[in-house]
Amino acid sequence: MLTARAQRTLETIDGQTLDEMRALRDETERFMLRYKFGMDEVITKLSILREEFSQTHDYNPIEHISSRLKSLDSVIEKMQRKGVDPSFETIRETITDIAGVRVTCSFVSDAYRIFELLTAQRDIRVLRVKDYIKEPKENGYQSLHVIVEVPVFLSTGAHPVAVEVQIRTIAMDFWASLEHKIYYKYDRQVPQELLDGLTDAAHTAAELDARMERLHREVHGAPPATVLGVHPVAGQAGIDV
Ligand code: 0O2
Repeated sequence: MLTARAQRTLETIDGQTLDEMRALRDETERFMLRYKFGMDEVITKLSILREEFSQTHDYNPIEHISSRLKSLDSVIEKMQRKGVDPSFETIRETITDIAGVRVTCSFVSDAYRIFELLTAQRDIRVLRVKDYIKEPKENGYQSLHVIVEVPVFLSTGAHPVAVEVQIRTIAMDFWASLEHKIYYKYDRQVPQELLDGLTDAAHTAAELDARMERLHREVHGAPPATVLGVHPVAGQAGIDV
């Protein structure tokens, strides 16, 4: 329902402008839809791995998969923050986390294992890796980020779409979600005392992860060899591939 003021503004817009506004709306919807499809593809890939593990192995490295499509407002805010041109082409090139998938694992080794299994797939192209597990952020944030490109097959052909995948342990995820809430509660002006407490808690979470992994190995042995045999991101934090 429009307000009287919005209604009056609308009445001053000529037909051509209205047509242009409609065309922009339609193009924006098509633009965002491709990200949704790309995200769906990555979720399907991860869900297949998860189901395969639960059917054929006695252990499943994936605890949880979640996803989110960035809102148009957030895309515009990030665009302005980065000072990029308001064109679809530039947004496609510079904002690579419009589609986001998060995978939660029990152990650090599982996070790398999922990374390897996903990025070894033939239709996946790795655009960028940020290994915040190997090199945590100053505030303590830990997570393995990979921007992958997947082909989305539409009636017009194949369209490569970037999807950000964040892979982390339950402890890292617990920390990140609390930190995110605190950050917003204090409108990004978090008191130093709380920031120190959060960094301390991040160290505790990392210690817990290391301990749990040791215990798990005592019971189950070392994890089986992965597709690539090594952690491909080890030593490559923040690389552009
Ligand atoms: P939201 O709400 O999750 O979308 P770039 O995208 O590479 O230009 P950016 O955004 O710094 O630059 O990339 P980076 O470091 O890979 O971070 C991307 C996402 O990781 C963030 O998205 C968060 O989801 C998460 N993240 C990064 N650092 C932190 C942190 O210190 N704490 C928490 N809780 N999450 C973090 P958005 O767009 O910020 O948010």
